[in-house]
Amino acid sequence: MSSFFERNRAKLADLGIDPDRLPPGQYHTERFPVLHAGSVPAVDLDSWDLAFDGLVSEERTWDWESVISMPTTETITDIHCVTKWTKFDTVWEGIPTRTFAEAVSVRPEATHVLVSAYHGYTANLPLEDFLAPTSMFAHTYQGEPLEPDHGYPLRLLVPHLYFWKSVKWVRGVTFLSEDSPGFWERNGYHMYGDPFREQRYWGD
Ligand SMILES: Nc1nc2c(c(=O)[nH]1)N[C@H]1C(S)=C(S)[C@@H](COP(=O)(O)O)O[C@H]1N2
Ligand SMILES: [Mo]
Repeated sequence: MSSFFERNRAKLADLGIDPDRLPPGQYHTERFPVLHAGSVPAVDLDSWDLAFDGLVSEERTWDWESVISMPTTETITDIHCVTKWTKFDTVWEGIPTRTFAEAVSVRPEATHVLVSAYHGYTANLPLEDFLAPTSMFAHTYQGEPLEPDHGYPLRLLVPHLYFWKSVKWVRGVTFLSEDSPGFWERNGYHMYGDPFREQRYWGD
């Protein structure tokens, strides 16, 4: 008897999707599930800012008006949640993470970042992954402003790692000289989180 996961994977070929795009242990969905710890923050754009600090030559914050007027890039990408859903071909528009890193001029000792949001949510990742060409601060999803549930007004998008690294309602980035666990990483999730190596939990 075939499992739900096997049947779900077998359907991909019929949909014209290469089954290799589905990481091990995942199923694909057309829905866009909402997942977070705590409540959706009330965002006031007038007092909102995005702060970059730690190992940088010049600490800086950006207000909403300047963020929304910055040049954007678009990416079409698959996203993978550790709770086992994968969604193919999601369309995002936002500002490349590199744009901000260049503006604050990240110091050579920096190896990792800790990204933070409203309500104290954080996620850590290597600098290299934060600066990957597909990593961005997204404000637009499928041509529309982000829904409050999905991180309005701005979220990090790092699509090649499990989606808990893609911090919603992002407010800041701290550049560090060592890895430092974020919210889920302190609570059992993997420090790196590569979906194709199934790095879900500590020890994976
Ligand atoms: N600020 C914040 N960002 C967060 C989370 C959270 O609890 N708070 N949850 C993460 C997790 S576990 C996942 S799977 C994705 C879910 O994003 P979605 O609700 O847009 O699908 O957001 C991530 N970003
Ligand atoms: Mo998640």
